[in-house]
Amino acid sequence: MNGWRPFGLCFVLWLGVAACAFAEDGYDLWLRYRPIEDPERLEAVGELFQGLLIEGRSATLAAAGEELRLGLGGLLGRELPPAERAAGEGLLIAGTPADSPLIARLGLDQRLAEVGTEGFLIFSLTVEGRPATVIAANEQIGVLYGAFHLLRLVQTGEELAGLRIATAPRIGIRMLNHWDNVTPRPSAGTDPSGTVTRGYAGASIWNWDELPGRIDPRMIDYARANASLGINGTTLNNVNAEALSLSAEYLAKAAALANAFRPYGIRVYLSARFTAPMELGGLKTADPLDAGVQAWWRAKADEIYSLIPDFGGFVIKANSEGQPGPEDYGRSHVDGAQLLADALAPHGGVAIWRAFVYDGVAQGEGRPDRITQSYDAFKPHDGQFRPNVFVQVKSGPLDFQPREPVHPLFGAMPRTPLMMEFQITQEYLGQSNFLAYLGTMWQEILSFDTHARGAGSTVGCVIDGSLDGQSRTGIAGVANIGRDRNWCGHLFGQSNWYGFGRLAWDHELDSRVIAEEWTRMTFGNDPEVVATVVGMMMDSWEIVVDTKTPLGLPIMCERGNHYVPAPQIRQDYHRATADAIGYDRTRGGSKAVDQYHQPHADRFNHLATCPEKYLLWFHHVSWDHRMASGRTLWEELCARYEAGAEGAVELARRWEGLRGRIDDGRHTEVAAKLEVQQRDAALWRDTCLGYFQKVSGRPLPASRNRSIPQ
Ligand code: GCW
Repeated sequence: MNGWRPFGLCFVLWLGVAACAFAEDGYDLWLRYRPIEDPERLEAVGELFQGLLIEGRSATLAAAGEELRLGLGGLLGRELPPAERAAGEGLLIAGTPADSPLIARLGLDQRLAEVGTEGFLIFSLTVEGRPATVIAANEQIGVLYGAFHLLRLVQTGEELAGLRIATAPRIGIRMLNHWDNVTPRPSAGTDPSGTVTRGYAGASIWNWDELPGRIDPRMIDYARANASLGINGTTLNNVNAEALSLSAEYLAKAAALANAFRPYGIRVYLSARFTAPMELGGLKTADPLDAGVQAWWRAKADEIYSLIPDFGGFVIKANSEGQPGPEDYGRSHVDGAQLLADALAPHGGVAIWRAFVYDGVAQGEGRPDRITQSYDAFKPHDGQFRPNVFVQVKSGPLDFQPREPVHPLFGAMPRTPLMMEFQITQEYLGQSNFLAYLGTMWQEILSFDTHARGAGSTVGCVIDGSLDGQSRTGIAGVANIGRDRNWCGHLFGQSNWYGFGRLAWDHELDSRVIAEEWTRMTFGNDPEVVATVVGMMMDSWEIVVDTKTPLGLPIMCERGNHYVPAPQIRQDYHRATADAIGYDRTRGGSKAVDQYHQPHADRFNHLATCPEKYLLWFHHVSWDHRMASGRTLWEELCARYEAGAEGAVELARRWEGLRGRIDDGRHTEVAAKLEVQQRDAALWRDTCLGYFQKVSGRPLPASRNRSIPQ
């Protein structure tokens, strides 16, 4: 009887250790660096990386070295020693010609000239008779990006012999916009951190209360994750900005974060409240033409740059949804942008002025069409902005719907640098309960041919500057990051952070390729896991579109809570009557179609040529209209809502098939989310069909054997 006790204890302890060693909670994101399982591959990779040589010293080079040691150490299951202690031949060499005499000797000038300040080369060669893999860049940040790229190749099972990689980002500013509120919660003490507007992953990750004194180690992991994608900017606070973020107290905190992020190539930006000169400076006005106001902003910019020498600039939401702005003083968006741009210009900063403006919230009869207003407000000002102003344009003209046609400003302002604004956080796409990989959506948008200067004028070419010869370029994503252990609330939300970063680097990357990279790095290289997960991801966006806003129907949710279906209060958007449904934006209606270049304007204008995915966005259509499928519009709408609900069931079924092939912790967590998605997709179907059935008086399809609550 006595004998089993120690054994039992040891066994329990051993189990505990084993569970710890393999327990996964999503914190590590795509930087897990778990050991390579295939012994042959392990041996081959091990031979290549016997020792590491990084000449030169700096925080960025140190970060690159640490990442390579951490990453390859984890993947190979052994230490990666410095080159002089290498056990075998294969060397990994990383650096810039300026820091590394060895790299300088390789004569890379011509090849490096092609990759600019942030790009890098990775190639295989023989150095002094030894096989070597070289990561070379003009600047140290390129070395760090190259280190992450190499680690990705190792993690995803790519061939590592004979490498010849040269890559550089196609867009200059690649940044996250956090909609994090600076003001501590009223419950400060128990939860001192800020809230996140449209954030579904817990409280803000910025630990304002501890800053500037303490840098949470999580900040470094945040920086690593961003650097692994080449994200080089972060706006810390909500575009619905509080003046407090520009106070001396909070600037010191922002400076501490900027110091922590600098080695990772990430610049800090702040959202600026237009009335800050009044709220912080005690001025009587915030009029952009007032000399005192101009002096206040100049002094504020000087103060910021004395603390944060590489400060990126301001993001501004003005005269939109109740935010103050130049129009409050009878001035224009150009005047407002100029005010901030001129204060930032001596320091090299930029003013990023958002184009998301519309008059009020209601969309009633006789009121202007909300979706046309942003274009009308900004297009006339093309060419009038200062050179250090960006106009930041949401991907679609309404508001981050599950699917929208592209914003017509892309291609319409050739003399103004336009920044793309994507929403990574899934405000209208099931928030952190729905599995929705957005790489497919972003690819649809980026590859959309605006025809602005003839065929081939894609949105990607607008924002990478090549279409109209812009040298300043940028892209922003509204972050889905919070203090949840897994960062994004839904484990698959991480794929959207990842996908955004990858597309920001190269907007022509294929969304499936990105999905596969993420899957391999997140769940490993088991072919069945990879095939199933990538398949789920690729289908997931359309499933959410069908669940919530099929056939171009926008905003079908409650007013404040955008998760819950409420078609009954959204008549202004869907315009359903007994006879027809959809918003007439043709030349006979709001004329929004004419904001697009030809051939789109005509294509969208005519019912017969309008793509069905945008049908109810542009047209008010009879319920009996015949669709491409042969169904009537009413039957098609029913089928789409059915498909959304069935899609959720199908996703859960496919995930269930992976039980045992993915660690229990993460498998169970995602399975629970998929349960919720199934429940809520069914609720969307029942609520929307129930409502439209009543309005249209059409019968529910016979295929539906469930009764829909009336
Ligand atoms: O999508 C809407 C959100 C608002 C947000 C606004 C914006 C920060 O519902 O919460 O405000 O867009 O983009 O400014």
